[in-house]
Amino acid sequence: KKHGLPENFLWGASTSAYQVEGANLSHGKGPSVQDIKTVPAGTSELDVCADFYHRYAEDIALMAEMGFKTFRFSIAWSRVLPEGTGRVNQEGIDFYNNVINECLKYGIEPLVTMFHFDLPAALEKKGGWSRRESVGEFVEFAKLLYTNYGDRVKYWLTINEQNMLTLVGDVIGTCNMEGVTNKYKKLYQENHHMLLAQAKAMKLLHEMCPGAKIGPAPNISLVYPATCKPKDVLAAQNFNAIRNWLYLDMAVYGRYNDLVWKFLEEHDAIPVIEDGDMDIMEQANPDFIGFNYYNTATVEWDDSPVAVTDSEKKDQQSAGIEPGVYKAYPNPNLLRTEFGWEIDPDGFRATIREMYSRYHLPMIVTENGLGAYDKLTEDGKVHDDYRIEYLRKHIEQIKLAADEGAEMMGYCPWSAIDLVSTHEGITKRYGFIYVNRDEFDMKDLARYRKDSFYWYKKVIETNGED
Ligand code: BGP
Repeated sequence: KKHGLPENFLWGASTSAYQVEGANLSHGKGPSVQDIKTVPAGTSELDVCADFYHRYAEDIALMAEMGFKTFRFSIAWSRVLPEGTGRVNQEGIDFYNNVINECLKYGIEPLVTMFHFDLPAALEKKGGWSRRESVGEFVEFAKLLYTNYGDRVKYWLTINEQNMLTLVGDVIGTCNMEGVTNKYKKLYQENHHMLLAQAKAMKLLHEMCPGAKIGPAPNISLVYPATCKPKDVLAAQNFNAIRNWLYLDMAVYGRYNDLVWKFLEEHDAIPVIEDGDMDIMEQANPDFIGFNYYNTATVEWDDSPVAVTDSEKKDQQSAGIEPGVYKAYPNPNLLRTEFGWEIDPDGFRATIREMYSRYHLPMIVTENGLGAYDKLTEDGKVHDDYRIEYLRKHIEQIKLAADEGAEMMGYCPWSAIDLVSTHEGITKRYGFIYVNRDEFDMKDLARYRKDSFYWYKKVIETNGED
């Protein structure tokens, strides 16, 4: 067995449509759930973002300058199908054609996320993922993408962070809980439909584009027990199952995780599963696992009869509490980012080890990165040594994991270029490329290479040795 990073390791970075493109209600695009949500006070509107819609050529040229082998971006469903189904917006189809061709011009493999938090608003109005029809709607969308781009796109991702849609959809603006009495029933029924839609889309890609590869893209954080108390270990297993394994057990093996099944039974939330659904899940056969990793999670046992409150789920990374199942615990051994997210490079390797031993599939890191208040200096520089340090430490762990035998296909940190955070605006920056705008002041949107830009270029040149 060959160890280390393969020669053809896919170095790149990621973006998502609604966070980077702008032009959110023009050029024929229909609104998505992101365009109709209430934007958190004081944070950026989504109508311009980084204006990638108009500046993609300049941006991809900068990615090529860094030496990207791949670029992960998502397709806005409502840009190609403004009502989510039926009528096609040719201008939207052409836009992604241009993006794909621009990548290929530089030998950059497009890594396309089909769905990243932006369900067409027209579908949401009808009930979104809670309806069985959503499965067919997603397959129609997938077919449109394979028909138009399948001749050139080799790598596909189905749904970004499906687990976060279930766990913290309220934070990222993807779920509407109005009038819902049993939230578990609603969320896990939607989840079942997404899992089924994903399985069908995987199968369809293999039929329509035999050379292409596809995988899921959940957010995977290994969960630690707060102490070595046996009950804390049980709590960690519970949250690992609920947060992580449910999604990958289904995507890879086509079966519901037993611990989660029990949890759903206890909440009267077993989804409606039609005859044949589980066969389809089993036949999905993903080629690889894409996963986003920012940090680990830590939990303790909890048996207080407290209900989950929204204030305990401030962002994607906090575990919150499920009485009798787990309770989030701030890990005292970890440093934090300016935005309070724990930093855990060793946990990255622990997460990769665990995933590889459970699923034995090649893995591509589809997100990882550090959000910070970057400062543009007078002479057009951004000294983001903290980002370099974060990324370097995580890359070290990928290399160690690969040496131990894990099949690592690629690394796409978040984000290629500054864009709008899911709920903290554009002042929370992640990119290698700085975009000159404030929350509401658009300035000139000019691009600047951060220090991390030059550093990452060297990392790629040396296949990870920097
Ligand atoms: C992931 C999402 C991204 C992204 C990133 C950073 O959960 O897939 O869309 O934005 O997290 O999160 P935030 O923007 O909240 O800092």
